[in-house]
Amino acid sequence: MERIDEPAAEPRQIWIDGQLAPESEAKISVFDHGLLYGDGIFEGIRVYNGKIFLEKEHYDRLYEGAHYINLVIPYTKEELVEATYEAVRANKIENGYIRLIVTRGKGDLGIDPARCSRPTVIIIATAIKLYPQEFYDKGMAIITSAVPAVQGEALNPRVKSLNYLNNILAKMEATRAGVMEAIMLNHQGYVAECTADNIFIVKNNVLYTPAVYAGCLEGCTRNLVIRLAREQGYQVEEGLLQRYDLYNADECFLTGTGAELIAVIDIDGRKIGDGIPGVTTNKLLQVFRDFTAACV
Ligand code: PXG
Repeated sequence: MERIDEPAAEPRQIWIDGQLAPESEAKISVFDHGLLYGDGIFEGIRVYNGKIFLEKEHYDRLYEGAHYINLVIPYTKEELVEATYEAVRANKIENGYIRLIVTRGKGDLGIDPARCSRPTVIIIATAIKLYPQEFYDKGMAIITSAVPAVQGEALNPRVKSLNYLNNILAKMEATRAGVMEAIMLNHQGYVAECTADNIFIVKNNVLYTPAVYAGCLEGCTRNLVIRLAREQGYQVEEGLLQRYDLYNADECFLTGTGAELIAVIDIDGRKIGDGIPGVTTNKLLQVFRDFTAACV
């Protein structure tokens, strides 16, 4: 991710535990369990035209993830949305990115969350780093990682937790292979998702994407693209996909908050379709961009 949408104001103002502070003063304790144990959750959200994109979807996912880990966020959704707008305005972000983080809070050594009296809430509003424009024009190559997706029975991938080590290992593999994204398979060998994006294929004009039970994050962009595609008259199936299906797809693309929608033209050295962004992918990217432009 190289291109920067717009420069961030300096110094950035960070919303932390109820107030804005310059980034040099926005600090957490070394005993915060988010740092010590990855005990917490986060959201990555886009701002288009000064407006929080897919607001309901992102805040619902945040509060559901919090409930799953039995963490009570000390603000209502409405208060947190208002706090987010405070951070967006303070940093003069018209088109950018929000990182919302909720940790178990300051405790002591030892994993027991009972030691943490109050969750830490942080909102960063800043510029976003996007994939290089060239990848949108020509499509990107990706690989399959040898690192499996975390098994849903262990830690449900629907919770966007602060435990990203697995994805980071897969991302390092992608970087070593000279590409920017990697596919992660679940423990049965079915396609789950990429390290920070969901994956779709197009075959005979039908869209396929791994079902949530295959072990992926239920991406807000994924869900929107499914909806927009159906509105365009496409059939969309959620189910189990194998690498065979990916290699032999007519088209493949990724979705995510950062990526929006980006074509994949090579997987593990196999050319996908014609090796250029496909007609359906381009069409859906246009529909998606129209949707974000109408977000006012
Ligand atoms: N899978 C995983 C594992 C993700 O982390 C997605 C799918 C796509 O979900 P959304 O809801 O964004 O459509 C993600 C999202 C970052 C960054 O800075 C990561 C994400 C989103 C935004 C920024 O690394 N991951």
